[in-house]
Amino acid sequence: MGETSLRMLKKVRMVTERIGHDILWVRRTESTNDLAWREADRGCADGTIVLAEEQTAGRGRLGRPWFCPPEKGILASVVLRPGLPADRAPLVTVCGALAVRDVATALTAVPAGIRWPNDVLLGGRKVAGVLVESRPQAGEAGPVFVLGIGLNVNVKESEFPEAIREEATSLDLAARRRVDRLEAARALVEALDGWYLRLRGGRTEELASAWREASAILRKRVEVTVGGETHRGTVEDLDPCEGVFLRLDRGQILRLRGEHVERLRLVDA
Ligand code: BT5
Repeated sequence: MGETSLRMLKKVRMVTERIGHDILWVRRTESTNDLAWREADRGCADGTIVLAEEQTAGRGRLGRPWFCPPEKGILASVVLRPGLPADRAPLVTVCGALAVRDVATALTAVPAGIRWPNDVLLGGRKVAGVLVESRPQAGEAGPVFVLGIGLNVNVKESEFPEAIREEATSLDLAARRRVDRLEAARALVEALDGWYLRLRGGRTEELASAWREASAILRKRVEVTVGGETHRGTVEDLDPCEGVFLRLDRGQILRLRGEHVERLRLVDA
């Protein structure tokens, strides 16, 4: 059977309240986040989705690239207007990460975990990354957000660039079977809708505790690089907006904010 284009997502019946009533699909673009900003500037509805089969300049955080061979993953950006103060922005990342976690676990039967601040892991390897951007909107309660999600679905090990081959995985690789991209995209939209409704409903404690439970780093030994400096310790606690509380090997507690983190690595005890 041939590969289903994500273009068909528009035709799939999805049970959602806010996400995906409007879907813009393109074969190729520089970055779906940029296209989503264009739609946001035109006043598109809350929950509008932009999808591409290929990005020529997909980006991660801190100017890093996002790589995905054409038609092998989900490259999606969602315009969100949750009426949330700018300092609560990490909760938008939480919604995206939890939605990806749900889908990755459901479609592979392997428990997925969230590696703060914005990665989803399967079997210790990165299967997805989340990139949230925000801009103030005149006359509105809070900024508009673009939630970008890159999820590896059918990428083979040999197709990853060598530099990330050891650290990356896809739903296919973890599930050891062919995972349908359209099915994954539909599940992702529905899961995101559920978490987003909780965010809009002010149920932030529920989001924070689900996120903490899904954490791949809580109570684990890690090495975190921030501002070029690397710290080693054990993650004692974490909160979407407060950040991570790291018990350093020297005993003190260090609090780190997600947006400044360059790299986080789990290390053996
Ligand atoms: C992220 O950044 O993980 C967020 C990636 C968000 C990508 C989506 S795709 C749709 C939307 N449009 C965009 O332009 N972006 C969003 P960060 O934490 O900075 O991680 C980037 C790093 O992950 C890179 O430096 C690589 O080491 C690694 N990486 C790149 N592509 C990967 C892949 N497909 N799978 C696993 N790791 C990857």
